[in-house]
Amino acid sequence: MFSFPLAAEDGGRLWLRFPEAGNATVVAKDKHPSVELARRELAAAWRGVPVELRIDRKLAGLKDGYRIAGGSDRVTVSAPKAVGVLYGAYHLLRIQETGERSADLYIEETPRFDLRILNHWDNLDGSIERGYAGRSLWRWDELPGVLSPRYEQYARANASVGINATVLNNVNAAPGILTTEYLLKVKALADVFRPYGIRVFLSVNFASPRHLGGLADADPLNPAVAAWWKAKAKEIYALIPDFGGFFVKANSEGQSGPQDYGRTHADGANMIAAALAPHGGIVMWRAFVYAPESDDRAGQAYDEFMPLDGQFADNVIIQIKNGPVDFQPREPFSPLFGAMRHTAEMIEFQITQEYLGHSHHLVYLAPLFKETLDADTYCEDEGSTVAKVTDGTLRPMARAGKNPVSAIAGVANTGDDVNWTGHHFAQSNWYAFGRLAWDPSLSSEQIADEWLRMTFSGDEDFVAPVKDMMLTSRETCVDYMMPLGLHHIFYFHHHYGPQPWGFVEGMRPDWTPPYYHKAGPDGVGFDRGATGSGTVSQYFPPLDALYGGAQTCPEEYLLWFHHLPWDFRMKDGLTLWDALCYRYDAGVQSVREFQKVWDRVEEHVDARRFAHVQSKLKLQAVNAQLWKDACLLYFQTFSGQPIPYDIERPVHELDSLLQY
Ligand code: BDP
Repeated sequence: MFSFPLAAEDGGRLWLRFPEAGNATVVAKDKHPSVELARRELAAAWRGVPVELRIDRKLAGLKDGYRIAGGSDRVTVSAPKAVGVLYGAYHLLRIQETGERSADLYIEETPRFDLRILNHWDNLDGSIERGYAGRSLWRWDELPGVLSPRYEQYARANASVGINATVLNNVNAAPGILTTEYLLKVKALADVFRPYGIRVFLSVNFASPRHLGGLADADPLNPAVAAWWKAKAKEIYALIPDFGGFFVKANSEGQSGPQDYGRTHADGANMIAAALAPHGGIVMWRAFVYAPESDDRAGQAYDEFMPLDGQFADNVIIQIKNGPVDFQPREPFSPLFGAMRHTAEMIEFQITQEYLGHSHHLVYLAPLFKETLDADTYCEDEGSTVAKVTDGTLRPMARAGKNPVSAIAGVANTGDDVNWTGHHFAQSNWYAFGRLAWDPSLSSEQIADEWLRMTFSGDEDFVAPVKDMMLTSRETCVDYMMPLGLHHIFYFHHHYGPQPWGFVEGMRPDWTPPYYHKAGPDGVGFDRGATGSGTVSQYFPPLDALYGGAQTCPEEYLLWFHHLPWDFRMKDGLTLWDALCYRYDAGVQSVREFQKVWDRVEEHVDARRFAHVQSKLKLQAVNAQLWKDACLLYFQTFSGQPIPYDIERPVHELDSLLQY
């Protein structure tokens, strides 16, 4: 049967495509910009029974959430806050687009985290640190006078998945963001975002009082410094009454901080927090700290922050990366989660794929996010997951009645590319972050299913195989890049390709791969046990013992915690060397399968997006082969053993790779 080809799509509409126009009556009594947006969205796309939207303060327990109740003749969306009505409208549309049953509905949703934040690493010159989808969305040179239509589209996309906060600028913050000139630009963005329920935060440079205020220092105990921050906060809140607060990276990777003046992180965070407190703002203070002197970077955040537990002000939250090193394809969770019993903690993920193939590799990150959120810290009883430690369920400060907000953040993967994220499938990671920030108990599968149906097609012949591909893609990436607990063996500058041999004269050792894999004739891996750095003891029992034993350690973390001989016996009887070879090869084979999966679903995808993803998969296959060859040929110089003869042979020469 002849069928017309699907109309070309550029991906710009994300998961909000709504191919068919709405035809239903939508009524709303409350006059509020967010409710009006909800009404407009439903009027444009809802094709069911009439909908009534209403704000109902009695439902306060739902927080930002909503109730959807419906029968055969009408649906009511009610929420305690106007933005909840908007979230409810998007839920209704999601039900329609994903083909879920919509008759006899009764749904109550409450978000698990209060603040669901995107962190933009956008610089004031329009570049994006670790951004792979073009330049910054924020046109600082045109603001505040010219408002790109993309600002509203951005806010809408975020609201549709429940994201309600954005840190506009790079955590390596330029002081200039706090000048009045820039604050007026920030205000213009905040005004566009507000009806979508999005609050604006800024990353700030700790030395701002010196750079902008002409002060001699930025010492947190200097009253003139504290006064400068107070005045700055007042200026901001006069412009942006619902401003969220500041995000601070201090004494990390060359950024200034309180330690420059012999003060602690708590001194610094509390001084800035005091400036924000009268206005209801918060400080998100980074725990991402490490220094070259230490013999184990993975243990440093814990060592530096644990002694400060209990010293932070109520409106400070310590922001901790998911793993103890740096957004690797796989890391165990950071041992700081749950360890600071008297300090609010939040998690930071990276949505942008700095270490997972940039916007060239198809890697669906929900399984990575969930692996950490679901991880049991054992900080109290069994079941003290990272999600529960950070969402307020278990957090001791909440019990003490101090009631700080709970928060979760992801480093954004957006840019000014037409499709927002470079790779069409990278949109799913933005989507998944939002959905999990709302409800971390959702499964990776459900999220992939929703996203595929809304973004591409609901045809089962398309959804089933492509969903499978998405669900295995993160493990595949781990396999061809760094299986069995290997980490940080990236090329130094771009963090894209392999450079396990990487050593640059004069470079900090903790920025070179050999520091992390420690390969030699005696074996491979980082000993973090009693005979090594000992940092495995930062985990609560029973994890310290479990991870600390080479026989008990889960194999996916084996070389993270142990340095083992090449002939170490794995659980299935293979030697470590052979196991490593098979893993790398499995990763390569899996990408080759992805190519077949994608080619087979061609008829379900418009030609433009099909070809784009197809060409990215080719590149991913080439890169996976390169990773396998580079790592195996290099490690083979130490193992001295053959690559098992039943797997495909390398196609590169080590000597030529070493030129990279
Ligand atoms: C690393 C990035 C670097 C960031 C840093 C951070 O390579 O560009 O500035 O993290 O999170 O992953 O501060």
